[in-house]
Amino acid sequence: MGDSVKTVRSICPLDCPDTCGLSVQMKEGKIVSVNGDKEHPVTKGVICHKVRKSPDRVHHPDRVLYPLKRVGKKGTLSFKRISWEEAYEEITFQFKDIIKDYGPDSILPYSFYGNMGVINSEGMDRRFFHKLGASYLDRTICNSAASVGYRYTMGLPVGIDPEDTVHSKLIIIWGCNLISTNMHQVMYINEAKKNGAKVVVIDVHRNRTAKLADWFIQLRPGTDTALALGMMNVLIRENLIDKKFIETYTHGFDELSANAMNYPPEKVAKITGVPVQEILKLTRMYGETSPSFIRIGNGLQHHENGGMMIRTISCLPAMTGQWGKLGGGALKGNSSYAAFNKKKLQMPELHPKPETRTVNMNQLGSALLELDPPIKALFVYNSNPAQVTPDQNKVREGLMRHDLFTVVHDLFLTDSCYYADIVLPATSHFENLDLYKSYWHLYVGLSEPIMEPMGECKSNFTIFKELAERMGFEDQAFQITEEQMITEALDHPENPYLNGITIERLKQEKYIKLNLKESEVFPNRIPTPSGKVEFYSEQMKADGYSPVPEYIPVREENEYPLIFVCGPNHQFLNSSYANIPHLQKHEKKPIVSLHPEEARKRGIETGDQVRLFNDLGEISIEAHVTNDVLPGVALTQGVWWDNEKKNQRSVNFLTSQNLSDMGGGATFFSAKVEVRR
Ligand SMILES: Nc1nc2c(c(=O)[nH]1)N[C@H]1C(S)=C(S)[C@@H](COP(=O)(O)OP(=O)(O)OC[C@H]3O[C@@H](n4cnc5c(=O)[nH]c(N)nc54)[C@H](O)[C@@H]3O)O[C@H]1N2
Ligand SMILES: Nc1nc2c(c(=O)[nH]1)N[C@H]1C(S)=C(S)[C@@H](COP(=O)(O)OP(=O)(O)OC[C@H]3O[C@@H](n4cnc5c(=O)[nH]c(N)nc54)[C@H](O)[C@@H]3O)O[C@H]1N2
Ligand code: SF4
Ligand SMILES: [Mo]
Repeated sequence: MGDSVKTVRSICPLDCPDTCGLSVQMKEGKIVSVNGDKEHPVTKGVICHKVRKSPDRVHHPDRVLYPLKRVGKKGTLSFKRISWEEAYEEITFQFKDIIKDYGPDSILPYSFYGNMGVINSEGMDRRFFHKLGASYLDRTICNSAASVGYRYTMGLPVGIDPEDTVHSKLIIIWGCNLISTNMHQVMYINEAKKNGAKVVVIDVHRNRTAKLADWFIQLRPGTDTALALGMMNVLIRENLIDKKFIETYTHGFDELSANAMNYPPEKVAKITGVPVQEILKLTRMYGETSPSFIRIGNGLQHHENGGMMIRTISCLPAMTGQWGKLGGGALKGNSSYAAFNKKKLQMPELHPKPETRTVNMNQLGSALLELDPPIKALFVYNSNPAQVTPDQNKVREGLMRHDLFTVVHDLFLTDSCYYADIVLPATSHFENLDLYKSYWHLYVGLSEPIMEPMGECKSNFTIFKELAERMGFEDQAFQITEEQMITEALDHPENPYLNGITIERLKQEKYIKLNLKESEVFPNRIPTPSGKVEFYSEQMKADGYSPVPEYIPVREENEYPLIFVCGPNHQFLNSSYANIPHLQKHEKKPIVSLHPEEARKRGIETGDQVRLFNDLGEISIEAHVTNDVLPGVALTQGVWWDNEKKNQRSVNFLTSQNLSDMGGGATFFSAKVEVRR
């Protein structure tokens, strides 16, 4: 490359635990290549294959570059180019009109973390919708069941520093496809292996990660609570517990112990499909190896009984006294360590009616079709609801409503844009300033713009600031710059871990580690009501749950025989990057994996085009017959964009709006389906 190539740093903005440091080569204002930043203390110059393809995404010929207005019917992608002034005029006119006739809570924002940058995902946008008086959106699609479940046991949804996991001697990867979804954890695990650690994967299918493990344990979907209770049963009966730790740092061991006695290995084997010998071997390994580490994944909580699974599994490390040992404990997520000043960022006090209604994002379909007073305007950003949200027949019927005014702000004409009245062009994160934290490692970072906005693209921060001005909102809240908002987010005396982290330092040092030593949680400062790890939870009882872990099966409400596990894939990031041809080529095509026994019963062979269906909907997909899944399971990977020519539709036509046991979470993996040739 000539000398006009320069290298600059950035941070990956995607909804992925690793939050990698990036090293970007630029030439003439364009991104030439994206690599890892070797100076990032955790990600150390290594990034995933998909983000290496970011130049193809940023400079994709399909980038939306100008505001668009719908001119044809909804669902047909017929738009004409308009100016920003016209777009803002249309939006403010519609909003004011709707507010006059139906009230401000007939407007609903719909967003998630297409961009994890703090000020572009939960800053100016939140202020705008608060001031407007819009309905609240409960952002429950990803992590809410686990958060609630883990909190009951541990008080705060945080785990150990992943950098310490090189010291672990036994690593259990539980419902997590690390190789695809948290690759730098694999790097630490490989180091631990060199030091003699053993790796166990517990999953419903032999995923990429299972192939790396010393031992793969396969169980029926939704039965992990029973497995964890079976482990407790054996730990207690074989005296593999740490009595001193339990006495000092836990609450309610006797109650838990009594309940665990209801889960002998023979019974647990029947529920989970894991043979008794394997349950015994796993438990003895867990009871006899220290330090041990459990990486708890997202796969678990996307079940109807997911909250209780996380609540239960998170009791295990305390039984063998792992917390406080270097490399011992568990990790579901760490984002609470870096909690920014949410109140300052989002300014809930701007809302004229704080008690206004809340819509659960997993039930968007019903909200659009059934709410009274109705939702009259929807503003979508950082999300692609016409792919990722359950019960697509309802979602799309709702989005098709003639009397619904919909704005979508995105980089591409996603499936959601088919239903938009106005499409606004979004910058990529390379074009913006933002503040990033990870929900896994412990570094905060600042990412500065490295290129001019493409076309007429604007960031979320900018559009909501400018819309506020057009709406006539005069509050100081809308007058500030990005830098000022970042300063406000970091100014949070209540969070000791952020002490000393400022925007000035971030500009100099780029990545700064949270100071956990300031207030070590494990094992002395567990923030539960009792101050201890709660095997028994009074709060759970008050909230209507069993106060000790208890296995409750996934509902058997309909006659469909296969449980449908439809997780993410390796090369896409949810539905993002699914429009990059190179990555599509690697993923080949959407397939459904079926066990040979299920396939034989239905006369299905690998390569057959099959119908997957239930009461909610139907999709057509290619079958793949494999022993990697158990009988009774149908498994897909990836949220692929619709493709009419290929008769390809979102798997979420088959998932339901049922909520998980805790936190109002999504239940993607508890759907039931039938399959036919
Ligand atoms: N490449 C890539 N990386 C990603 C994403 C992506 O789309 N692509 N998405 C990002 C996001 S938003 C998230 S939330 C995370 C998700 O990443 P993970 O935490 O890895 O979660 P999933 O991949 O949803 O599911 C993990 C595993 O759970 C298994 N599973 C399903 N049901 C059960 C069960 O009942 N018991 C057990 N033991 N296992 C079960 C699935 O087979 C799967 O292998 O990844 C992030 N990273
Ligand atoms: N079947 C099934 N469905 C699932 C899941 C599953 O495992 N299976 N996983 C669920 C989970 S865990 C999650 S987290 C959700 C994720 O759901 P979403 O958060 O909706 O994730 P994406 O599909 O990546 O859509 C993000 C969109 O934001 C856009 N975007 C990126 N940056 C910006 C920006 O700066 N501004 C604006 N305005 N837009 C931007 C992207 O182009 C993309 O279209 O999906 C859920 N849906
Ligand atoms: S998607 Fe994840 S692994 Fe890939 S570059 Fe981004 S943060 Fe790193
Ligand atoms: Mo997620």
